[in-house]
Amino acid sequence: MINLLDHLAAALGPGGVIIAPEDIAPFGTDWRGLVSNMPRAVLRPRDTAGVAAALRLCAAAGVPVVPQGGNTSMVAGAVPSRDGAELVLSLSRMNAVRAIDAAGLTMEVEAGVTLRAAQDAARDAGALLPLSIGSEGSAQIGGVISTNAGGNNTLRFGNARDLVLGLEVVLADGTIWNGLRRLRKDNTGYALRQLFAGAEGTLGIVTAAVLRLARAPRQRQTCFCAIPSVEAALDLFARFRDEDEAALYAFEYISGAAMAVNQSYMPDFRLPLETASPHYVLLELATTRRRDPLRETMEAVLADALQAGVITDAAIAESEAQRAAFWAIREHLSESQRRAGASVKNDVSVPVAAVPSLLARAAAMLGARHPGARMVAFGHIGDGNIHLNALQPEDGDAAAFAARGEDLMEDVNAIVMELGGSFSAEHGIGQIKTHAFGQLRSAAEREIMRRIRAALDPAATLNPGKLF
Ligand code: 2HG
Ligand code: ZN
Repeated sequence: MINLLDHLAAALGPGGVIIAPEDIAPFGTDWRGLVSNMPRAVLRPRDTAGVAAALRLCAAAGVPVVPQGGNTSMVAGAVPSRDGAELVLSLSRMNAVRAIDAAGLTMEVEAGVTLRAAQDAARDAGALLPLSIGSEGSAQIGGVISTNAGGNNTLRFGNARDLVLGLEVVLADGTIWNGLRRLRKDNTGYALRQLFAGAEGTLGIVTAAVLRLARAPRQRQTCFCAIPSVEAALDLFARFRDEDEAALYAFEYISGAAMAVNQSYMPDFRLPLETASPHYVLLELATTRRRDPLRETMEAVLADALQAGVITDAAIAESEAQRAAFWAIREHLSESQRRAGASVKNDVSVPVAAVPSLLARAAAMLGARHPGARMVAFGHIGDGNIHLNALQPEDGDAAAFAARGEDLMEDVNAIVMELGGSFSAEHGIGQIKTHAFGQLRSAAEREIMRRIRAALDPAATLNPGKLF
């Protein structure tokens, strides 16, 4: 290893290899604090050639490499799976926005650009990068693509993979694939960019991407609604979709329990309504049309919904600051839950119409089988994707609750599978969901993936211990 580190230091130049324990420690722990494994060292290449040189040396030495961007994985996908045995390769120094084609609506960015920096660059060029997630200030493009991140605008624009037009990837043996094409149409064999998107860094390391942009909206209307039931949330969703599907950019569900945890642990983000409700929806309409009466549409649908008892109250953002305040509530749900103690995250999806049944059955199951566990559900209800999280009992023991996590997940997943859903809708598998992956995906499906992985990474040095 010493010899390998010397070679890596020579290949990566000044600052390219970090070995001081206090400096590498943060790279070994995921943000949720679920997994802590010290990397042997951290590699920080400046460019694609550096990534290729590093992977070539590591493959020859048989030393595993864990690609890491902003380290915001919900499933410990970007930290080592064994203590002291793996190298972390951080993409942070590859953070250039290489080009923006505002007319063609594309941007080329390096893997280490944060999602927010990419959004800002697109906005400065008069366009919209239509991907928004709570961790966008830290999450980096390479990780966003490698995990096929979803978020609040999936409803309208799809997941990260739907925005990927081209990719640059370095394979485990150091081969560089430059597929940075920015074409809307390109049927030339296997869609390799789609193979690497969502592969969680197990097939190659994404070093740059060409992303599809959208035109910047000229108007937005954002609304925070109190809803009497989950069924009513879906009713409201149908009403907006029926009225103007193209304008519906986001439709997010927040349970009263999730809101209450937010109020307790992050009281700055106050409920923008007079009284608390068992359920809320945060929704946003947007349009590029100049003369569209978007505000009237919002008000008319809300008025009808109020009359029909589908909502009980609503606040429409009157300024950009108010809009930001509404979204800040949504974006801090994960952090407030982290502060509230141990939690088990069930990032699940079901057909949209089955969401009420999912939530009702999960609540009944938790009450019966995991007494004291608090269900704090929220998420992208318009996509059928609910973060059906379970928080430890208020005065309970965090470690004891965490120890029951696998059982609790299995119980939730049983309901999800019966409803024809997925046990991981957007966070991926990482090291936390490998058990569920082994249990709930068919032998044939796992074998196809195993063969693809073995073909691209025969020495199994890329992000071992993740997925399967
Ligand atoms: C979100 O939608 C993220 O905010 C995080 O996917 C969900 O913390 C979670 O469980
Ligand atoms: Zn989410």
